[in-house]
Amino acid sequence: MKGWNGKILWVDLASKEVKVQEYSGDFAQKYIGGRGFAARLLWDHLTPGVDPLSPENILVVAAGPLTGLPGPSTGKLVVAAKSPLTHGYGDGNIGSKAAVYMRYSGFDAVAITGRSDKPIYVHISDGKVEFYPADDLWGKDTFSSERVLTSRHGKNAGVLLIGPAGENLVKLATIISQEGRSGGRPGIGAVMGSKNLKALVFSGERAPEVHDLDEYRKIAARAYAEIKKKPGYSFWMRQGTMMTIQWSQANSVLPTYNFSEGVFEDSEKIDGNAMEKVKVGQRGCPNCNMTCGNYIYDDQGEISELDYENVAMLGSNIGLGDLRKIARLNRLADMWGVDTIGLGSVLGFAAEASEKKLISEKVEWGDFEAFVKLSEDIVYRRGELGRLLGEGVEYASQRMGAEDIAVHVKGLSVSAYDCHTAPAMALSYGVSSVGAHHKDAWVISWEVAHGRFEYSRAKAEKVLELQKIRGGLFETLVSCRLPWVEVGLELEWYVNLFNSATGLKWKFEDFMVVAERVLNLIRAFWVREYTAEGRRWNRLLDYPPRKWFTKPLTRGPFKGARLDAQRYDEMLGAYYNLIGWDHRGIPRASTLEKLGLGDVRCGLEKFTALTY
Ligand code: PTT
Ligand code: SF4
Repeated sequence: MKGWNGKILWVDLASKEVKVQEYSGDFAQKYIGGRGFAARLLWDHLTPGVDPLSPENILVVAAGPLTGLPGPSTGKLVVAAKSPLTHGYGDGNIGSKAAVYMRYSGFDAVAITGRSDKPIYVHISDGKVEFYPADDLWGKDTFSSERVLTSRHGKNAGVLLIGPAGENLVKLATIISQEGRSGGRPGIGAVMGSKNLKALVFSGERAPEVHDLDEYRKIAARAYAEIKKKPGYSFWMRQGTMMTIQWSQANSVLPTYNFSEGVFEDSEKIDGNAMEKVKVGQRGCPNCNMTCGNYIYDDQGEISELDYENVAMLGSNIGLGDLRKIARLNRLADMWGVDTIGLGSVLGFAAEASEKKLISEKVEWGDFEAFVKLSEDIVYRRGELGRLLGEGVEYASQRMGAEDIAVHVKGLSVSAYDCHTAPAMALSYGVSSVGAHHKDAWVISWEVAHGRFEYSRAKAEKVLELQKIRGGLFETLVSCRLPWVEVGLELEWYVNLFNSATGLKWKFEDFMVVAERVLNLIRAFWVREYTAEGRRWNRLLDYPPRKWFTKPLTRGPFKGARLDAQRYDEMLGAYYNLIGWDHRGIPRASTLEKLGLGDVRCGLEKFTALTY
């Protein structure tokens, strides 16, 4: 089996036992890697209905056959677990040297079980596993902790770690690397914290064996050159994802005042052009020749790496129009290890709740110092409001009776696209594999160009097509999708890289079958976990936030616009038909059988007493 290491490392933090699972070529081809491996491991090994913050949850770190090979933007990996925020499947994608060195250490994935009785970190190197006390790092921020670990284990080590948010089991906690890379929005950092695991450190020297290294290198070199030739390359190198602020403002989808509006009066102060004027450098993930981590100095003179989502959620969404102040909140979020989207969402929610007098605390739009203080309260679980918001916007809104202004799907805060005028994007949030995340189907640019107010089967088709490419192909290979999304590197390059690495002769359609399998497996996981926890699965769970149906935009070119619930529901039905789910949004028995998931069908029947 070339391209894959063929090994998954299991580490039990309670007993400190380690086990190497060798998997078959059949498993590799059925799930490819990354999200595919994570979903299958969680389905097979997790006790249904388990508390996500209990030792029984499993933290999976998974790479794919392209990860770490010297090809475009392959320094990525997937972190996954049952989410404490949504209680369903949760994952995130993080760019890190850890991705490369995990593969060099001889493993394609690591599955962590149990809970250590004391804070520890684990060093995995060339097939060896060492446990180290982490008392000196516990309570420290991610930047300083990573520097300590790098000084101990050398520059050729990759680190994944949590900050105070993960340690304090804040449900918005993510996993951080390289002082500005973050992954695991559905609270995966809290799962790591619940295991008393401060960090995973990877080092290794043995690159995975590939089928035809010369051929692989030739294709990779041509792909790198192709990226640089693309017309959008030079602008991308200047602004990266920050250019999306201008685009979102121009198209009235920039999240503003807790997703009440799509345009922000101070957008020009925080957009890609403003960033370019004060940019001091850029950095990124390993193996990337289109690095997008643009950094500036924040209002305290510290470096902060900006991305679209971070700036929109900690800027326009909370009424803050000062880039350097946004940069400070963004840097603090990385140091604490908390999701900027989740944080911007609960801060915006608190400001609106305060405005509507749903809470007694005073939180005003754009009040930077108040937002910094409230963010600290969230991360350190101080005060009633801080503690509530740290549980996520769904929980907080239920406790406050403020569900109408909570902007989430299945408990995960909506990422930075307002959908009052974008029904397909709303659908993509509704049926995303992890809750309201654009990662699986960023359909909004296509939608804006193709009749944004329509509700149609064609839109449902487009959402599914993108889910298979973004959430399927890229999350299983595992490689950064931005060369394809942002500069237009053709998908055929990834097929060719995969074939030269593995010796297989796959066509693009073969990846789409795997993608469909993984999407269905993940949906089965959600249904199983909800049912095992005593909740009933139903199609309303696939609805976008109530606000977009009930509270029209009050400004901008589409003043008065809102989503139409009946037409949304029809489009959702079209999506279910296309993917093979029943009226509740549950995979049909025939769909699972067709995809070689007969055992999953039986599992669903057993745990949920579902009848088909
Ligand atoms: C991702 C989500 C995003 S999506 C952003 S900005 W984006 C936010 N980034 C955060 C951050 O930074 N710090 C922080 N404390 N919280 C943050 N939360 C938000 O998390 C990221 C890039 C980006 S920048 C995007 S779109 C692409 N995402 C990819 C993906 O999902 N898959 C893939 N195969 N390739 C991708 N390439 C791009 O990677 P989550 P990163 Mg992220 C600092 O993890 O949970 O999926 O949430 O990984 O290494 O930081 O790169 O405008
Ligand atoms: Fe990382 Fe950005 Fe490069 Fe993707 S494009 S690999 S996110 S630096």
